[in-house]
Amino acid sequence: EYEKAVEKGFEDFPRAPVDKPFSYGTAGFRMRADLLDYVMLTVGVLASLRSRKLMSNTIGIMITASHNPAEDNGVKLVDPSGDMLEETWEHWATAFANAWEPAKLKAAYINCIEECKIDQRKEAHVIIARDTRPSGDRLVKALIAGLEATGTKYTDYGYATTPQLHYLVRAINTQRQAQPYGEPSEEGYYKKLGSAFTTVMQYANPNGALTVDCANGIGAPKLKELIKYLPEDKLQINIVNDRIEQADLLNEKCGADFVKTQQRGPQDFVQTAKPGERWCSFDGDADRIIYYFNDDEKVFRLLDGDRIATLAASFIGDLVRKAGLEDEVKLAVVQTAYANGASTRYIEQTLKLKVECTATGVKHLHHVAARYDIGVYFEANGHGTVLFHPRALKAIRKHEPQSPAQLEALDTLKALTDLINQTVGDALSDMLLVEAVLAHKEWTVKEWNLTYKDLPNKLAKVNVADRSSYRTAHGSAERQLEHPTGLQAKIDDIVKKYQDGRCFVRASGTEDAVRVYGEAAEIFDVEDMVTRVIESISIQQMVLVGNTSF
Ligand code: G16
Repeated sequence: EYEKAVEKGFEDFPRAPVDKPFSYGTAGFRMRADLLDYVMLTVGVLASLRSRKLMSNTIGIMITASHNPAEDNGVKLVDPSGDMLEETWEHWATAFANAWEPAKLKAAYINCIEECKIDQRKEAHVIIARDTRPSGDRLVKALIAGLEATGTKYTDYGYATTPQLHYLVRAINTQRQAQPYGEPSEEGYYKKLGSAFTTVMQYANPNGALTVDCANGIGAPKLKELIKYLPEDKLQINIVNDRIEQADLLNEKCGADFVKTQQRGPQDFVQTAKPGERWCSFDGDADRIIYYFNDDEKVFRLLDGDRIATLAASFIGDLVRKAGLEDEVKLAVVQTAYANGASTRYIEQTLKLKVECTATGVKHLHHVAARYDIGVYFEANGHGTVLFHPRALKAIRKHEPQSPAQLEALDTLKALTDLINQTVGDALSDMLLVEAVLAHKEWTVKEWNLTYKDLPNKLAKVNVADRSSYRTAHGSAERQLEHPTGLQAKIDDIVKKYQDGRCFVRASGTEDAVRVYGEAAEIFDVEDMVTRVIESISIQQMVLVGNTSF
């Protein structure tokens, strides 16, 4: 029925000439914004099929390139539960985006309908949102052309953070269920977080002010809105880097990715932060958060995703015990190969919790975490959340407290299930979680930092001729390369010379680069090891080498 319109859409938004095929990567399609119009059209077309396949449930489309520079943009699809697009459908996204001519797009469309047995007469529902990148204005038009060509009903929510879009999708699709996720509006999101934070904080007091670097992105206006719903006496927030009207400032020498890879704070931090002051940074679409401070010797200290995972796991584990639920509700932590080895050891040996390691990308961590009663997942870069399985939610709801202490723990635990975004990593929600835990533990950032000592580490980014030739072995959680042939053996040879040495190489799924991560017992060993590993790769151009942290 819609095949002709799909074919016609191609004529209005022809595919830009590119030398490499597009691929649906770690977080959807991501590239220079001027190449994306056609991709947007095809994503609109695909979203309509996905909704029709899934009983007309609402699918989300987020236009963002998150931590990438302002001139990039990207697009990702959100499934009805609020999770990322199911992986088995990614190849359709790639096939549509790589159709070279109108007839090929039409053929891919028909193929998808036939293979997935999609009834085109069903209604299709989609919601859209975008970050502050100026190219979003143009790209949304191409996306809407794809939605209209396929007779899709859509709502454009305008500017939102990525996690807000995920929230909206789940809230819309659960409206008629016994336990709706929340009110399906941006205001509903703030109300849910605000009221949960108020409950969590009823037994705790704040620990001084927090300064938030919003990366000059969408997190700035949305945080200002959220603050209106928070109890004034329980959290004092100062905002920096909120200049969204200056598009080129997005993620520029600020934001979570800059702070993590450069191991230093944004400019305002360097100029104004006093020892012990608590700061955090969001990324461009506010789905990542990183904390940091200067210690008394003015040494920069990073509290990254690993630290947030350990903080959350230890607090939630204690609450489960205090509530008397430890026999029924088990916790686990999910990390990637980028997690600092010291954090993994701390979780296993001190917190005595199980750790699983997955490939990069929240879509991988999320699915593993969802298997546990409570699954805490964080990437070292600050992207993560805590998932409560329905059986854990039921146990928490049903449990009869036996003492005032149990009641307090149970109340706090219940409120955390609302405070923590269950669909995806969310900087706003994670920030409130960290603030609440620090307040409950009566910890400053210094005490948080003392829980374990990071192994010295370095994350480098290297340009190679063809990043797609760097492929990791299945089941290795990206720690072993199987292609280019022989390279892994060379890396192993280098790494074995260093005490506690660990180093791996993988192609980025969001940038045209290869990432090299290394850690070892001594700082000079890390430098040496990573340099040698980089030398073993045939480098075309070294773009950026992250600072070493220790
Ligand atoms: C995205 C993903 C993250 C991932 C990051 C880097 O983050 O959502 O899960 O860690 O890219 O991935 P890669 O190493 O493959 O480039 P964001 O914040 O940019 O959406």
